[in-house]
Amino acid sequence: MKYLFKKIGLSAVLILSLSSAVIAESAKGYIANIGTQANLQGLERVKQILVAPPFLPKHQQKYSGKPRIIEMEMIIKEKEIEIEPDVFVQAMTFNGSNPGPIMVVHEGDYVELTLKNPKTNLLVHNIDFHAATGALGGGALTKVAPGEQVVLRFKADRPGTYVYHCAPGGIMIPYHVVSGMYGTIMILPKTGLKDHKGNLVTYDRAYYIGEQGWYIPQDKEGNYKRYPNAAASMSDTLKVMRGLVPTHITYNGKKGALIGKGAMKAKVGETVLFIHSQANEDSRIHLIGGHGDLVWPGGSFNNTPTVDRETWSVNGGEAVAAIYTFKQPGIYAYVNHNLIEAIMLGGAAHVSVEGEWNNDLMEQVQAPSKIIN
Ligand SMILES: [Cu+2]
Repeated sequence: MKYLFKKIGLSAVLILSLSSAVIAESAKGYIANIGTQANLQGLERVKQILVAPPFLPKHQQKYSGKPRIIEMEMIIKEKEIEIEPDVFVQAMTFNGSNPGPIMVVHEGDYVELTLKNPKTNLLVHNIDFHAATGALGGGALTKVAPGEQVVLRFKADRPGTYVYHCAPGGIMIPYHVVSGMYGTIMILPKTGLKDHKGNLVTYDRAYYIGEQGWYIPQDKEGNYKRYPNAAASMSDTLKVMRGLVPTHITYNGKKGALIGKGAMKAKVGETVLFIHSQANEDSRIHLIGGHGDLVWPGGSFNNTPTVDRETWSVNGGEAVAAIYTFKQPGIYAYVNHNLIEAIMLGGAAHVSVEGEWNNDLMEQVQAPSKIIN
């Protein structure tokens, strides 16, 4: 605590202590009756190396063998991110990226996460998995101060795409989430994804897009302010958060991160799985020039997918998977179809598709020219 006091001052330490007290108090009720340790002897252990979005770790699209224990590790990193030129945030991240990495397991597997909070960080963090059952999604069992690590195991018994996020207690919950501290886990059904008629669906590529609303304070001249650490930016940021309108929206941590060189890639004829998450605000996704061939409502693979969607909802606090088979080459904009949020605040990405143009689907019959009559 002495260390914290020196680095970030008294008021921030008070806030940190208060939030620790809140979670300690709340944890009591959630973890009081821990039973006998689960007996998972004989189950195969597999390490999953997590990768930065928009990519997914190596995985099988279906796996109907015995449940496995999937071991993974995430390191919490408090770090400054330039979300657009000359606009900086003191972000909190799982593994250094916004969003954090997507984990991929199969229904019935056990997720065993080692979560590390290095001593170079200032704040207490934890992880709440929306896919998990009990103890605040694991939040009550994973609170780690700087210099600590914790191991949590939970059973992935609901196939679908689910958000995970930091939730260390009180005001720190929204503050950490809008500072970027969330990600997604995808739990694939044992027998693979199914379309609305029950037929197996496979994908050629998959991308993970994490939408993030940022609330960045401005000075009197309207310039976005920059702070030395996440504790120093807290008081001003909370005031902007009270207005409920983000100043910026990013797809994968930086305006334009998935545009140009970073654009998602595909070829005509390929089927692409898009997993979109939002941990705080609602979103509505539209692929301009394309469609959602299949969209799993609410992100659950137990739901029958809806078909031929023009726009689909992603509620704050969920991840939703959609599949599309590309039929035309070119650049597709993948946007939040609140177009103010897409164009003015930054909620947009591109998919760059190679292949042969199909004139039957679309043709410019006459180029723009003077009106004749
Ligand atoms: Cu946190």
